[in-house]
Amino acid sequence: MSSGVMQAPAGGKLSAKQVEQYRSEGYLKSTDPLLPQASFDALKAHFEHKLANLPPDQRPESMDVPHFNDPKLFTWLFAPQVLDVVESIIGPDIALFSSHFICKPKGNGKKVPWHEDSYYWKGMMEPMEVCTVWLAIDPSTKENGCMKVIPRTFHGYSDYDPVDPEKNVFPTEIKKHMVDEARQVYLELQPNQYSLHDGRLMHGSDPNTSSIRRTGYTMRYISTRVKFNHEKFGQWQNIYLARGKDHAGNKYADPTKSYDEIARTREKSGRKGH
Ligand SMILES: O=C(O)CCC(=O)C(=O)O
Repeated sequence: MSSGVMQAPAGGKLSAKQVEQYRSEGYLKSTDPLLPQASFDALKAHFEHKLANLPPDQRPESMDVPHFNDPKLFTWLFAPQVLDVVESIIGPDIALFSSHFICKPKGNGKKVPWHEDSYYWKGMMEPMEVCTVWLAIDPSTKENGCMKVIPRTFHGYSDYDPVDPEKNVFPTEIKKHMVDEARQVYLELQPNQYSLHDGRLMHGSDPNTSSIRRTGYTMRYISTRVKFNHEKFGQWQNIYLARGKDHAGNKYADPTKSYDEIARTREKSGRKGH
């Protein structure tokens, strides 16, 4: 017999109002579940296994592009519930651009300094239109360093100052006078809830000094009408056809294959994240 408790359906198409909010504000928070519960539980278990096997010298905030050598992750990166959400924003022809587990351990989780993703991806694609799905693996609150955004900041290429890499996930942050923190919005989420953000939006998150771990899985998508710069960035980044067909003459990698060489190139560069 049914318990009578209605569960919101996982993922799926966004409403016109949600799409309008994303377009005008540059972000969207959804308290609906993104994945069916069993699928989310399997992703969390997969993540826990990866975390437990992380080399001791690697910080858990820096599990960047894990899909390059872990094809299992495409189970979730290509999940129809996720792609339906993304399709509402960028249309039916979708490529996976990147992914990243950003896990801030309890007590000493690093800060994500104010940044625009586009600043780190300059020259990689034209036009610069990336939609990131930020899926909460753990509860993500003000206390443990949830994502925060400055709505309607679509500049994308602000000026930056260096920051201490021991305390920050990225090495630079937007110059203080350019960030209007009075307008910041905290995106608190429960596990399996999600937010979306435009790659040009100013965002960041506080350090985690709380007693609760904070992990998000960022899944980043572009329309296949966006031209990826293979010539310059092909050694550094693969993109994958997730749904529909190509329109820009891009090359797409094979999601069933492991690309250890790219993973090694990135590891050697020492650059973590974005
Ligand atoms: O997880 C965070 O706190 C920041 C995530 C982020 O910078 C991103 O998804 O682009």
